Amino acid sequence: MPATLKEFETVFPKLVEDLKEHCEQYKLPQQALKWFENSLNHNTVGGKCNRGLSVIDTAQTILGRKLTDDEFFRTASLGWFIELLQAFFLVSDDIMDSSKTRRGSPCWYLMPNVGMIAINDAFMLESSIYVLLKKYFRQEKYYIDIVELFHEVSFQTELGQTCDLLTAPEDHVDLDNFSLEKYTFIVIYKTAYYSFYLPVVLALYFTGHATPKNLKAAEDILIPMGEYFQVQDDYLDNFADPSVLGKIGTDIQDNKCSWLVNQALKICTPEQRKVLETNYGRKDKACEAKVKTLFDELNLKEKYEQYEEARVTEIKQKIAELDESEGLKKEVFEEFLRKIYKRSK
Ligand code: DMA
Ligand code: MG
Ligand code: MG
Ligand code: MG
Repeated sequence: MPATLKEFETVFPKLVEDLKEHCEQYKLPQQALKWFENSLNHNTVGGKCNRGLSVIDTAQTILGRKLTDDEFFRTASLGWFIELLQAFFLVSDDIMDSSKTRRGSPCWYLMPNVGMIAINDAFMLESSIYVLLKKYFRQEKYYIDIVELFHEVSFQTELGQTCDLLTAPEDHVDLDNFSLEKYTFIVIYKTAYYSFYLPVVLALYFTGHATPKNLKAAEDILIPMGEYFQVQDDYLDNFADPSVLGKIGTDIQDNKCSWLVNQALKICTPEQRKVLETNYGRKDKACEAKVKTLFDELNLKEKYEQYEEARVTEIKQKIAELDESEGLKKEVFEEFLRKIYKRSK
């Protein structure tokens, strides 16, 4: 049985208490302690937690039995470390993307009295990972491996964000600057490593199955899966109902090298390209609406649905070919894919 979000969420308050206790040695003033606690809760809890839950589910599948209470707590903690990493990325990403809402509420930097304190809050969310990793995993032989894994995956994500931001200058629209090669780099680095590779690899270390062969097999399946997930994110940015998605799309106004604009550029007529040139990447509702109309005219919804089916078939094929001889199971990837297939949020 996969872990439920409710069960997973019971673990987080303990981690918040641990972090508060850690601050006590520094005699952190009450006001700051409250602030930190509030930021931890607001920014880390309230999402779907697919990444976090996957650590528990993957460990359970690999071990082939129900986890003990202690194993549940420890895998859930590893899961929460990914959610803290995600919180750190999202708080910063929303500032950089000038987003308005996240998980159905205003973005953290837009909440009353927060503003640019959000930048430091993001750093605190990231640092919390290493405080807690040390508290709970220092004695494990794989401790340094998972510390390095968090560092490397963070670096990879930041490389992806760098490229994402550099292909989307605020003051200068150049459609020639977009390409599917750049797109692929951006999504693999900004999303696939931390969202897909990280949870499974943490479970591999936890269960003692992090062999070179398993690490490579996990990467070969999870990177394409993460790429597909970010294509979904780009599709939903334009086509989803914001009240379901929990966030209002910004990619058109932000001049993003998104999956949709890359598809549009592949099939548009010279006239349609003109429409993109004059309206894409402008901080203007009317311009955005013209691009949305063009995306409809180009049948990008259907194009996406075709892409989804083809990609999922390909990923299922890779899963079918997985060598399970070192304890990694097809079921790990099937469950992950099931969680995201045809998602609407
Ligand atoms: C998400 O890219 C990547 C990271 C590392 C947060 P995005 O800006 O498309 O995400 P969202 O649509 O959630 O703002
Ligand atoms: Mg964003
Ligand atoms: Mg972004
Ligand atoms: Mg997005």
